[in-house]
Amino acid sequence: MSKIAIFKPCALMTCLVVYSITATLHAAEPAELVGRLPKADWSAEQATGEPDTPGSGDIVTAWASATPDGQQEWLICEYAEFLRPQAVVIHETYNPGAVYKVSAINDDGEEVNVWKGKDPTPRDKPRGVSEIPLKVNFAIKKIKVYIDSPAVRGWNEIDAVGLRDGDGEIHWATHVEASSTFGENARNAAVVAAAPVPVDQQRLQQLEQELRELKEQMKELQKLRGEIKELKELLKQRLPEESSPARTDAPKP
Ligand SMILES: [Ca+2]
Repeated sequence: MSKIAIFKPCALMTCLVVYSITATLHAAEPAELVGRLPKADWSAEQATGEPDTPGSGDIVTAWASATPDGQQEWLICEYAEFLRPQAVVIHETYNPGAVYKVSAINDDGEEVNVWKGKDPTPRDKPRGVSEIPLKVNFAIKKIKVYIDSPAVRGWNEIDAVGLRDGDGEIHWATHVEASSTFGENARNAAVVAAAPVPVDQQRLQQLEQELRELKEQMKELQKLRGEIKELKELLKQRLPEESSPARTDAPKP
């Protein structure tokens, strides 16, 4: 199934997930929530942990960039402990062969290039595991994997990024940050759409009351206008009668 075909169902699912999470949030402690939240489809988080994407293809359990070939991409992968890796192990599950550089990030956040070259997984393969020897002479906890996405057509999806230590053990990333993620805009829109619009009920009732009072005042004013008009008519009728004697009583010059 193509990404386009499942785009809308994904947004709907996200809404449902957001609602179900919101419904259960109040009952859980913050620390409990971390392990409960589901990984969003194709998110950077999908590249954490051991490989879990079966076979090859456009599968939600791997990371995918926002666009198939729009820009250069990268993944910053963090590990639970400092180690001196002998190699990086990258599980590329869809359109592989686009990795071209790996750098180590030290404590000061500085990048040190530890490999640059041609991805060992051929680009015409459906998937592959690229094991790339690294030259690292200090302990690291964080690496950055560069992906030349425009060079390899389609989404270049990555399921897992491990570091092989001196004993041959592979450590899988515990946290991954990506240059971009497929569906991130759709997810953001879905979250905004799912969020209830805050309504200040008290203020609304106050405004309704003020409106009712204004209407009453308008009625009073109209009534007063009618009465003033009647008074004016009465005055007009009576003034000519009363004005004549007033002139005769006026003081003589
Ligand atoms: Ca690409």
